[in-house]
Formats: sequence, C-alpha cells, structure tokens
Amino acid sequence: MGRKIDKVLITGAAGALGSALRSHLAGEFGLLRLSDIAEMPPAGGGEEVVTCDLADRDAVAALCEGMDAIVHMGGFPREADWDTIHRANILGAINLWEGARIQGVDRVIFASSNHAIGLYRRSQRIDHTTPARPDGRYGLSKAFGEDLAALYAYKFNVRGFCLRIGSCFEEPSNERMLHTWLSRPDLARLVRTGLSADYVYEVVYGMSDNPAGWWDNSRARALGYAPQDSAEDWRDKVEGIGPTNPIDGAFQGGNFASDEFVGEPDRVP
Ligand code: NAI
Ligand code: 15L
Repeated sequence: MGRKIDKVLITGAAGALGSALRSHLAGEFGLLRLSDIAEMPPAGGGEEVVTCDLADRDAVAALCEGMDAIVHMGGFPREADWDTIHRANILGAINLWEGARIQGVDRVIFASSNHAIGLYRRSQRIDHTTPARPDGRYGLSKAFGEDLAALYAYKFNVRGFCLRIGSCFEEPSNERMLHTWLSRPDLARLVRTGLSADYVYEVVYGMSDNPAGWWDNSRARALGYAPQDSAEDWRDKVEGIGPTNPIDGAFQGGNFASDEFVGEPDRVP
C-alpha cells in the first residue's frame, strides 16, 4: 500500500490549527517536527521545534529532510494584499512542495480553504470534483496550492491531500457555520485520514458531520474519515446571527466574498 508514515512535519505549528494538531497527534508518530516563523513552546518527547520562514527556499528544503509526510498549515489565513499572500501562501507553498520533492517526502496534507470555492452560491451543493472559484486573493492562493499539489502528485510522486477547510473553531458562532464548521477533533481525524489512506491526489472538505452542509464530503468518508461532531448542536445559539449584506448571504464564502465585491452578482453562475 505504501510507505510507513513515521516522521511528520507540521508547518504553521504555532498557529491555532497547528497547535491543536500538535496536541491531538502527540505520541502517534515516531517524530513530529514542528515549524513556524513565530515562537513555539519548546519540544517535548518525540518532537522537534524548528523556526523557519516558508519564504526561505533553502531553509524549507532543509526543513523537509527525513520527513515521510508534511501537514502544511503555515500561511496567512485570511484576505490580505498581494505581497502578503504571495510571500506566505504562494511562494511558501512552492518552497514547501519543492522541499517535499527534493527530499522524497511521501505526501503533503494541505490546509486549503472553503475560500477556494467561495463564489459558489449557498444554494449550490458541490463535491470533491467541483473546480475552484476563489472569492479573493487569499482564496486564489489556496486554489493555487491545490493545483500545485496535483502537479507534484501526478508528476513528481508526492501524494497530495487538500482539505478545503470550512470554519475550524472551538464552536460555531453564526448561521453560516451550521454549514461550514469543523471541530478541532474532527480536523485531527481528517488529517489522520490524509496520513494513512491510500491515494495519489485528493480534494476533500474540512467539515464536521453537519447535516446542513453545502458540501458533499462522500469522498473523504470513502477514504476513511468519520467525523464525530456536528454544528447542529449549536443551532439554538447561532440562529439569528446571519449574513451582514446580500452578497455575503448569496455566496458560500460569506463576507470574504462580499468584501471588495463590485461585480454584478447575476454574472456569477
Ligand atoms: P494561524 O494564523 O493561527 O496559523 C498560521 C501559522 O502560519 C501562524 O502561526 C503563522 O506564524 C504561520 N506563518 C505565516 N506566515 C509564515 C511564513 N512565511 N513562514 C512560516 N510560518 C508562517 O491560522 P490557522 O487558523 O491556524 O490556519 C491554519 C491554516 O489553515 C492556514 O493555512 C489557513 O489558511 C487554513 N485555514 C484555516 C481555517 C480556520 O477556520 N482556522 C479555515 C480554512 C483554512
Ligand atoms: C478561512 O479560510 C479562515 O482562515 C478562517 O479564519 C475563517 O474565516 C474561515 O475561512 C471561514 O470561512 O469561516
């Protein structure tokens, strides 16, 4: 079936999701190498902590040495100017996949985002075959990352598992998250699926077991993902916390879609 995954690099390990994964995956692998540009708590047993800027090509190539898999969480996590997005998410992704290729890494689990598909309508149900339709510069950088993962999977033998993550927070905080919420334990379950399943290249949705979901995540389930949490448990708390404007309410990306939107909504299919 494939190589044993024993040494795992997590980028963005100082961040919200990276540090959650650090706790959830602790002790499950021979080595967790934790990396970020920001400061991180010191290494515990079975861990290494390495400060590294994803925009530094040579440092990233060295970071990937000896790894079986990479969980790529590092990057800028919301809309920003082109320079910020380019450096952290585009150049950072190029350096990461080049490092993986050069060092013979088996697979990369990539934190893509629902903002890669944020200009689909809330009335549409989409799945893993649905092409990207980014809702901004940030979303476009995630769509780029998905295509980069496909190139390296098909041409250079680095498997790619792209998670179109919805909203990964402790709890849902608005009505939109009844569709998009991903609990942190379910994130860890999905990452474990990416680290253990047999595939070449996949796009799946980072969502809990939300019955109201816009996304058909049957491909993730077929690969072994079994989410245990549901946004429905928070319905009473979030009902009434709706979109702030009609564009936000029309598109899956919510306020990422409406920010800066000056187009004609009817022109979006
Ligand atoms: P975060 O901002 O808490 O963590 C991202 C980490 O990346 C930070 O610790 C930051 O220092 C690091 N980073 C940024 N630029 C870097 C660089 N040039 N070199 C090295 N490290 C760098 O964000 P969060 O929420 O933990 O998100 C993690 C990933 O998941 C991001 O890629 C984000 O785009 C993605 N994501 C998160 C969602 C969520 O709901 N939290 C939803 C969809 C995607
Ligand atoms: C994301 O991609 C962001 O990183 C996160 O902070 C949330 O805004 C999330 O999308 C979302 O759409 O809720």
